[in-house]
Amino acid sequence: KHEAVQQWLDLQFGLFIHFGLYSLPGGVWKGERITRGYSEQILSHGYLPQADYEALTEQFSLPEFNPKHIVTTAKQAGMRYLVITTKHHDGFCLFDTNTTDYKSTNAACKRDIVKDLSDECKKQGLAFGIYFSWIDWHFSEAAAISSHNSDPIPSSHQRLNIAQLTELLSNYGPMCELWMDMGAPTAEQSQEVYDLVQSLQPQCMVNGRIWNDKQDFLTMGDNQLPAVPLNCPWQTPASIYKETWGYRSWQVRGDRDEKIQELSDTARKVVQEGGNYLLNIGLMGTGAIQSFEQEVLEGIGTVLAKNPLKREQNKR
Ligand code: JFZ
Repeated sequence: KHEAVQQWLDLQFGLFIHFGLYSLPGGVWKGERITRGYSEQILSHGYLPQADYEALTEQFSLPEFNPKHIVTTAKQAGMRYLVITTKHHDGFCLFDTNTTDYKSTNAACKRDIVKDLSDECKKQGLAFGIYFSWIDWHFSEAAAISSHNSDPIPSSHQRLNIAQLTELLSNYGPMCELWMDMGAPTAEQSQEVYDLVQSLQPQCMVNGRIWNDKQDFLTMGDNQLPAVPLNCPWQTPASIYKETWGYRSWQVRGDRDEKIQELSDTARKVVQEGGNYLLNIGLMGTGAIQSFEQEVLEGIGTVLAKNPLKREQNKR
């Protein structure tokens, strides 16, 4: 995988996007701010009735979803790849799939978000990657609302994951990375996903949350750098506020210029130390980029244009 690793390292800086039905309530349910947990997990932390949450599909019309603008914004920020949440813990799919009707092509927008974004990335020369949650609260045999997110994966659930990952890895062109998340798969289940990637997209790098030490690169915690130098590829995923990844309407956003400085400093440090930096935004329920986040990305682009990211000589 030597060449794939090198290509992946060259990407350096990417845009992570959390987007799904949870983007519509944006951290508020029936007028109440849900302050527990991340806003992308409002179904669980807000104790929402499953049926009410599923009804959000009727409002998921995305009048302001503009893939061209999103990819242009990422490029202008100095980013070379984009990773989208194809399925988060709620189980709602942002792609067309034969495995379920709980998907964006069946929601009000009738769009395949993964196709729209992957096509646009291809057009503008960005690499494309996918986030995929091991756990799926919507899966019939899983608890509707999981008490925690580190559950084992029943074999029927694993078959669903494999079927969906097969579709994702087959239908959207070359991918730079697969970003698995949460759950507690067995070593065999992790290996099965790794082997699937190996057979369908051998150049696609797999992150640390495939678990059981099957990864191509390690995933750090939110905004974290390794405590000691690592001699394997690694990535720092970063939320802008450290409180949520999905859109939260009432988020205290702070000073824009300080945020631009803080995040471009982290990007610089990560890349210098040999890592890849994956900075997240939470698209709004309309599909638009939230204005503070838009300005932050533009600001980072300006900073990096003057002083580009650079690896330290001896770091891979
Ligand atoms: C997970 C998800 O539960 C969350 O909703 C979001 O998608 C995020 C990117 O990934 O949450 C985690 C998991 C692990 C860490 C931080 C957030 N960690 O190890 O620091």
